[in-house]
Amino acid sequence: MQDILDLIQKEQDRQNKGIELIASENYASKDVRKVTGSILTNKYAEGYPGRRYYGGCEFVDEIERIAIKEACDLFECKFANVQPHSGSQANAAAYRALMPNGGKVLSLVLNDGGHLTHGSPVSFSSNFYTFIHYPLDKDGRLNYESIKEIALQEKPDVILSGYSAFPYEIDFKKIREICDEVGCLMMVDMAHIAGLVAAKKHISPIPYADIVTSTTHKTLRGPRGGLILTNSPELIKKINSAVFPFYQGGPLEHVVAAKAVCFKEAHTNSFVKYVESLMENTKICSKTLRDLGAIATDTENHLFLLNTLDSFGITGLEAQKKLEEIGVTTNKNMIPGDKLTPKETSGLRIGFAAVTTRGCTKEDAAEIAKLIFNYLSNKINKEEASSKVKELTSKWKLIENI
Ligand code: DSN
Repeated sequence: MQDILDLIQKEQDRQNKGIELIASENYASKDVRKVTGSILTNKYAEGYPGRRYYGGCEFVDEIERIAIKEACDLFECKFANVQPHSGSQANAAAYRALMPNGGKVLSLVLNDGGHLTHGSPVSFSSNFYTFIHYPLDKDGRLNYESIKEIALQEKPDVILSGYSAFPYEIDFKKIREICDEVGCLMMVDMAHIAGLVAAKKHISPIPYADIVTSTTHKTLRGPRGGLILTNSPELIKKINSAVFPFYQGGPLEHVVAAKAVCFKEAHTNSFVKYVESLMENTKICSKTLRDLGAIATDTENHLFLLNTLDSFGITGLEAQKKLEEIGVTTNKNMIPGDKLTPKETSGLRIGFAAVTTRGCTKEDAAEIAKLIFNYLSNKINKEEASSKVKELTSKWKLIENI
């Protein structure tokens, strides 16, 4: 046990001493962590509230009903399944509900910002379903006309939107119009932008999509897990049987309970202020990098892409490693039209969800941009850069106090 506790302490120190810019990460609150670590982990509860395969479920039933109600209230939606263990499993169940006999999905490819489960050959998705992809414009934006053209030609069963590395707002209304014209279903994976949607700072997919999937731990700032939402009484039945018993066994009721806490936390004014600050910080960092001469995308959400190859002559992998040496954590990412492999990439994905939770201000966001620019272009050395990281992180909240 002690070896594990020692490693957890080391990880806690790493999180406190570093600048966390991985766009899909965040710091869960004390309450979320307390509930995730509760005795609820002891309980088996296969099934759904009121119809379980085990006795002794009266309290977990109540907890799961609260989680469902809070999810529906937060996202203004009729039905929710709060059991998916992850976003990937939420997507698997959503595909199953939408295409019980297999089918064709039109989505954005991983290299352009889609997710592994959006049809990557190494994921279950492309093995069980046929995927075709719509391209991005040269400037990295969605081209709704070209989505429509491909959809009319290919006649997919489902058009999938919602991405993992896409810095602009998505017009879900336009995608619904295309689905209606083509006569296909609409699915949205809002894992990355769920917090922005909850705070009403991004157009909600709920009124437009047949099924919306999400994770709960990215901008939504809850426990690690998945979520599925729909307004359709027919689809929720299919979703429920696709989650359990088709893909999953017993739900993680300690995580379901922590999701309930997270939905309540996200339904507050302070969460809306957090999202405003997160989006402002992201914007300032990307703009400051561009003002300094780097090639970075603009942003309309919580992340942007930095082209390290054209800005500093180093691959995304090299930039990621170099920044990690000074405690700045990012992840290498393909940028639109990337010529390098996904293992190398020409850039980084940078997001402000985590650091904003710790108290990063807009002045700090500009300082982070200067730090990244000066260090990656060798204008400052490792010692100077590390001392800047220390100066910034020592002003912020410790992660155990969030
Ligand atoms: N792997 C996550 C991300 O980093 O975006 C998506 O599931």
